[in-house]
Amino acid sequence: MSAFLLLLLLLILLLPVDSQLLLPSSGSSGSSVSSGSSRSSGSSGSSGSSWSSGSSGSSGSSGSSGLYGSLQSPDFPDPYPRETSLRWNISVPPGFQVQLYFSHFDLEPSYLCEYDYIKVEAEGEVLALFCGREETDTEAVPGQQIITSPRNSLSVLFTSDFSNEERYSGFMAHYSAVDVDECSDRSDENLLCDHFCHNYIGGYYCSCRHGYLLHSDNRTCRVECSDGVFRERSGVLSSVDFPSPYPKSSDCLYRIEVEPGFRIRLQFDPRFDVEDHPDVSCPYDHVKVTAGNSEFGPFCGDQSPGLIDTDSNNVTVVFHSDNSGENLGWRVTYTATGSQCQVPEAPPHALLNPVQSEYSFKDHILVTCEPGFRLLKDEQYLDHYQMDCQSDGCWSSSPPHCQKTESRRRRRALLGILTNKSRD
Ligand SMILES: [Ca+2]
Ligand SMILES: [Ca+2]
Ligand SMILES: [Ca+2]
Repeated sequence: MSAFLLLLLLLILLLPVDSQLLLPSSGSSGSSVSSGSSRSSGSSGSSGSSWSSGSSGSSGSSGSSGLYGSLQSPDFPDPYPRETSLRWNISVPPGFQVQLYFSHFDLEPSYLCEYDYIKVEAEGEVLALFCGREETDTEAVPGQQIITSPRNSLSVLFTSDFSNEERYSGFMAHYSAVDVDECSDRSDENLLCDHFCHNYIGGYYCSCRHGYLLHSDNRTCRVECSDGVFRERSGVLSSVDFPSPYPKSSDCLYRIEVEPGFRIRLQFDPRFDVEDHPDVSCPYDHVKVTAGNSEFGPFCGDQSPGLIDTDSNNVTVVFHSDNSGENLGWRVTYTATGSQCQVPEAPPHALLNPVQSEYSFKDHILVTCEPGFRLLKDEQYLDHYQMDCQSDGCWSSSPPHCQKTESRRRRRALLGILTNKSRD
């Protein structure tokens, strides 16, 4: 026993630091695992008690978390003992996969590898099952095959049954950590970069096109879209990049503010595409309109909200998008129209200009009289008079009346007499 321990110690000292022997940590017998890098936990020498005894009927397991390492059958290259079950749990840092291959393989052959075998597993799935001899029974030997783990861990199980028909030298296997190219591995849509993906050893990162900002999820690209107020009497606003798909993970707020007395009317384009859900109302993306105390929406799906007549000069359109989906968005044209004033009735002999079928806020009417009449307003004669359509939909005043200008007619009559006389 002590001789063995001495031998083991010597072995460890002789080996380079990054390829230490690693023994199964519990109940092992006759196994040797040479593992990993300097980072491996290295249970070397911890349980070598029965290592050299080569007794059968044992089982054990060991773990390794280095960047590379090797494993071999108990007593390798001497024949492996019978009734042995050993498991190696290999894990590498996140962002890496484990690649495993066998440099030597010599196990008792059997139909479907029922007797002695190597089983490689990961995530509860069997990746490979090997047995047989490299020279003769090549059907189930690993050969040059490289086994790659789906994620960053792998488990290797070696089992021998109660007998061996011949002497089998066992196996020697090597593993290393290889980088996962997350940018070309597009299996998990939720991990994909929205715009650009950059792979590096041990990880990856995302970036966005100019004008976009990386969201705190480090994956999707959002936009700043909440500044600016629309003050013109008409205009167009839309989701960013419309009709190309709108940015993800964004909250946009658009304000339309026109002067009091105007009412904003929104006309959504028939082309409308906002991510929806068949059962729940707009859980992902939505458009909402707030006008004074009224709310419209949320809107989503492919049905355009169409025309929205608000009663307000102050409208807010908010648009929310979540972190997935490729929908085209929306566009809305707005117009602001003033309050309507009733079409006034012209008093007798009065002329209104311009004559329109309807009048709205900020429209004017100039009132004049037919020839021979003058406007009388507040006991004053006027040549013309202006009425204004006000923000409340009322005219500034009612049109004044036209009165006959007696004096002028008399003057004209007098002028007529004089002219006639001069002709005579
Ligand atoms: Ca056997
Ligand atoms: Ca990578
Ligand atoms: Ca979405």
